Amino acid sequence: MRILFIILSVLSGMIAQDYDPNYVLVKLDPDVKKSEFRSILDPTKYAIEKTVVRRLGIYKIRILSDQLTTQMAVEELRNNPWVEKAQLDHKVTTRQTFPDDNEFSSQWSKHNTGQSGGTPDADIDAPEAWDITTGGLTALGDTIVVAVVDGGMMLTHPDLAPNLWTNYNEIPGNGIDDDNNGYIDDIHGWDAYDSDGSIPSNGHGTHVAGIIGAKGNNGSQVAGVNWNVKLMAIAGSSGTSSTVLEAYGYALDQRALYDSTNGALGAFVVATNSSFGVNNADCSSADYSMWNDMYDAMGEYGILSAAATMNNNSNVDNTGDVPTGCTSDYMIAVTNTTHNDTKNSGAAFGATMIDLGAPGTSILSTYTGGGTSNLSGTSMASPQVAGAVGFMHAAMSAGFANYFKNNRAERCWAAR
Ligand SMILES: [Ca+2]
Ligand SMILES: [Ca+2]
Ligand SMILES: [Ca+2]
Ligand SMILES: [Ca+2]
Repeated sequence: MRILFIILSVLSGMIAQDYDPNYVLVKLDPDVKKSEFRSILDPTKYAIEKTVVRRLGIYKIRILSDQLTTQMAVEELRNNPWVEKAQLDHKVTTRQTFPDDNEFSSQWSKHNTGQSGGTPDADIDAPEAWDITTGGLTALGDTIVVAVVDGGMMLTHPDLAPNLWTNYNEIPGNGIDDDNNGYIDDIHGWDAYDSDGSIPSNGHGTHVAGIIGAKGNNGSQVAGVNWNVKLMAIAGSSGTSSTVLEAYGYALDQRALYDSTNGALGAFVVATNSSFGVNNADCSSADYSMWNDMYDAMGEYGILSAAATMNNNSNVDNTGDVPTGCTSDYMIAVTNTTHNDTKNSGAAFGATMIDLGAPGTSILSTYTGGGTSNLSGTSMASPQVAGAVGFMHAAMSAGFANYFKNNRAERCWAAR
């Protein structure tokens, strides 16, 4: 192994780095002026192209003579007594990591090349982020879980199944609450419609889940914001408030149990996503205050919630909305942007209530049937944010994670 390492090291040292052959960089001696240097340069060989850093006396020199290779020019200028340093003008690459998923080239929201007619780089800069980490674990070793509160999820979807959260402390199908967490047979999450562990398949939820965490770099379909993360499937995005509250309650219970058992039981839920709500409802009214209490309670346990605003062009500050009109500091209200980084004309806004916009227009993600589909809406924008919250926990240093270990609410704030 050591020999292999040495060979690789030598090889990597031998690989020539790319540079611009027409130029060299010089740094003049501190007491040499640009005009003085110009007067002694051989005008058949060199010209000062531009001042790069005046304070440091760094100039970009064009090589004029065909007889001079770039290397020869560097050598000659290094020997010039007025020059302190000379070097090649190396090419610099942005730090990006691309997955091999075969439909990644269509995922403009992750990396916009203008492939769908939009503005290049109007995206979430996912390859730049993946150069830092591709997710999955915190620096302290906790398995990161994002709760997808939606209509359900196709648990067998091939691009989601590898990232599906599993409750290994629960024995499926025996009618017993084996891990004593208050939920019988909860294997991959909870179905708050029927109050059981059987998650219905659902196109919307399958799509949302893929935006957060479709398995990345597996050669197949799409990549989520997180290549690796655990997706907790919670059904309960419609019906009545009680259904929604039960759904959120499951995520909260699992995180609280994780913390109280030092990770032996429960799940390290760091984010929830909600792509649903009640249009024009007043979250601060007595009728809806329990929703807000739920976000606050989850926030106290270190869970940030991303929420999609309304799919109509209205001002939430005036109309109200549940949940994006809720005032909890632990809920991030998200509207829908296009591949030109403009707000979708059919998405709500609000200078006070809406926190940010994220790509949600014509988003390719996993869908029922096992393949992929394009969908549009604030529903597709919010999971980009929930996914990013999960990602931040993977990118966080051990020191940062440790510092906030006993102050989860503050960590939530810092992350937000
Ligand atoms: Ca970009
Ligand atoms: Ca259980
Ligand atoms: Ca059981
Ligand atoms: Ca994939």
